[in-house]
Amino acid sequence: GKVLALSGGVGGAKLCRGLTAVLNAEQLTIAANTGDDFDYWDLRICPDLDSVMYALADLNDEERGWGLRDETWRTLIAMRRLGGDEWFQIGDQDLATHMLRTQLLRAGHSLSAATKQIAAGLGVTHTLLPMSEQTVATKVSTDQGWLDFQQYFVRDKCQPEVRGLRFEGADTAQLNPLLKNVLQDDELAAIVVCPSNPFVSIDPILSLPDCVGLLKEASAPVIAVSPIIAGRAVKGPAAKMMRELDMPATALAVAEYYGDLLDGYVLDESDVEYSDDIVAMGIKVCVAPTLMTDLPSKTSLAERVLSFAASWD
Ligand code: GDP
Ligand code: FO1
Ligand code: CA
Repeated sequence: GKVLALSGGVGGAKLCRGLTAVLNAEQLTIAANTGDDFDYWDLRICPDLDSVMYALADLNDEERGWGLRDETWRTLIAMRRLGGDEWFQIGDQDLATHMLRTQLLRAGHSLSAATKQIAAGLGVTHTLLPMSEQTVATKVSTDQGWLDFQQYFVRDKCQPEVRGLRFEGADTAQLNPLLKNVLQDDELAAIVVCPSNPFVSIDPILSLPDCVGLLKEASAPVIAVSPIIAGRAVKGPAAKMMRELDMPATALAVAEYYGDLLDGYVLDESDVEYSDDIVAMGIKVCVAPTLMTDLPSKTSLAERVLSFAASWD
């Protein structure tokens, strides 16, 4: 059967790389969050699409978590000399991605078409779709007031205390029609919610009209992989955000947050204590090593998720 993965940047991209190691281009579709997208240096930046593309092409900088490996920063340094904006770091090679994307969008191509062309140029053969063709912008309500997502995340280093989130444009945007087709495909065998930040990577996708309804009606089970391991986020502000939103920073609280959207949940071995509570919610549980540090660990987690999904037939 076919598989759909919903993904953010870092955590999502790691599992997606595992999925591309075991599924061919006909079997897998990846839909990525675009709520992080913004304009900078007059270029359209789509961080989660780029993180997934670069990871699938094995060109990502694993340590930094974003951008390209073996990057250079001459343009950024030149921009600094000119007194231009430099709080968001665009590498010399990464720049080409944003320039081509911006050109294609200005020439009237859709974000899906621009993504397809750039991904193909990087040698990516699997289908990667933006969640929507329209612009959706994540806004963060904090103790410092409302912030644009990249101001909160990069400029202010996730230091402001989060009080809430809003996905501007989501109510009038449409779910990517190509994604809608996958959700309505009778051959769909698994919907994987990647171990991404539930609040700023997965919720923007879920906030699009009809998305939750289509996920629930789909022929395939919806299976999430916990982004929280032993009370901590592997990277990024997910655990801090949970505490600020008055939730315990646990894998259990993530399952409760997704609630009846889920048919299955993949829990890390270190969180096996939560199994019974999650099963009591009517969600099937799979306990697995979920920390992905290299290609073999990404691939084996992908295999575990797919064999868990196969237990629904
Ligand atoms: P972002 O868009 O770059 O913020 O990335 P995502 O939202 O896709 O992923 C961020 C989440 O991934 C964080 O909550 C991390 O805890 C989680 N994460 C990162 N690496 C791993 C991993 O190896 N295993 C698991 N289970 N979660 C991970
Ligand atoms: N994240 C940072 O923390 N600092 C940066 O300077 C930065 C630059 C950057 C450039 C291109 C790109 O695609 C992503 C970039 N990111 C940077 C990552 C990023 O914007 C965030 O990790 C996310 O939006 C959260 O997913
Ligand atoms: Ca993101």
